Parts: sequence; structure tokens; C-alpha cells
Amino acid sequence: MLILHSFWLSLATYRVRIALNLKGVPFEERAHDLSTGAHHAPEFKKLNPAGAVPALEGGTLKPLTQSLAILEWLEETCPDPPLLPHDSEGRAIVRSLFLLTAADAHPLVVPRVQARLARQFGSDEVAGRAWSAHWFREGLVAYEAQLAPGATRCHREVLSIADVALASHLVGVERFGVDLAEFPRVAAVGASLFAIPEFAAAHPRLQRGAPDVQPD
Ligand SMILES: N[C@@H](CCC(=O)N[C@@H](CS)C(=O)NCC(=O)O)C(=O)O
Repeated sequence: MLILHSFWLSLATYRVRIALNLKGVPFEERAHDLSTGAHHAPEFKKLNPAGAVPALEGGTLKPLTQSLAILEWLEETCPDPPLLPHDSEGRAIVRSLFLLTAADAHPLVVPRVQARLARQFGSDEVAGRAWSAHWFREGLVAYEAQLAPGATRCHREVLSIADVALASHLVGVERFGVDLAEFPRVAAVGASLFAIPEFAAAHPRLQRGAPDVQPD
């Protein structure tokens, strides 16, 4: 059985959870409370020396980290349903849409960056939220420009890791109160993605640790 090391609010873990659900791969989740610094514990650092979730392990599998690397591994080991297009150009486009949030926006708002902004520059919670909202908004601008009018998916109306990433971006957009009104293409794709049961079940707000979820 695979074990997904997670935190309920983690957008990178959300990406992996969606892909596991879509591919029907059974997994158990082990939660680490980022808000209390559980990811800095020596035991956790053995799993991921970078001190971040997600990490995926199981059986003889060396712990895998980085949501894109985990999704690529899943694609190779559980190819159905495919989450990457069959053509090289399509794969490059879909990976670039994935990285738009996973490499360009999301890394700027994670707890370690917020903590550094607070410690080094005296940023408070209000400033931290404004900072995060800015980067999520920048991501929306870039997504909106790359989605087709009337689309329900990011690329060629076929579900891919780009959709997985966009869903995670939209959770951040909602969390930091970014107005979606200027981004109708993103809003339309997002509405259609969140209606997919595997996306809906993976949503951070439904995970153990989330404010309205009863502990087991
Ligand atoms: N690029 C990594 C992001 C990993 C990451 O930063 N995860 C966040 C949660 S979404 C984390 O654990 N942050 C811990 C911290 O910033 O201290 C991925 O895509 O997996």
C-alpha cells in the first residue's frame, strides 16, 4: 500500500491526491501538521530532507517527493487513464501549464517563504496574504491567456496534469480571496474540474485536519 505524507491544506499534496484518485490507486494518508512544524522533525526529514509534503512511499519504493516527479512516476507505473497527451508538443504544453503554478506561483507562498518574509522583513499576516494573493493572481493572468474560450479542460478538452495543477491553483485563489471575475476561462474550466468526483473528494477542505472534518 502506498503512503501519502500530507497536510490537509497542502496544494502540492492535493495535486498528488487527485492523480491517485483518477488512476484508482489505493493509498493511505499520513498527515503532518505544517502549522506546528511537524515537517521539521528529524523523522520527517528522513523522508524528505527538504522538509515539505507531499512524499509518497510504500514497499520497496524510495520516498518520492515533488508533486511533478510523483505524477510522472504514477504516469509511468499506472498509465490508465493517461494524464499526459500522446504527442510531444502536447506533453510540453501540459507540463508548462503544470509548472505555471507548481514552479512559478505556489513556491512563493509556502510556509517557509511566509516565515522568512516575517522574520527578515517584518511582514505580518495581512501583508503575507496580500503577497500570496498577488502571486496567485499573476498565475491566473497567465492561465487565462492560455485557455481556449468555452474550454472545460486546460488542453484539448482532455483531462491532464495541467488540470490537476489548475485545480490546486484555484484552491489557493479562493484561500487568498483573489477575485475570479476577470478570468472567465479559468473559472469555467475550474467549475468543470471541481465537479469531477476524484477532484472533489481530494479537495483540501475535506481532508483530516481541516477545520470542519472530525478527527478519526
Ligand atoms: N515543489 C513542491 C512543493 C512542496 C512544498 O513546498 N510543499 C509545502 C506544502 S504545499 C510544504 O510542505 N511547505 C513546508 C514549508 O514551506 O515549510 C511540490 O510540488 O511538491
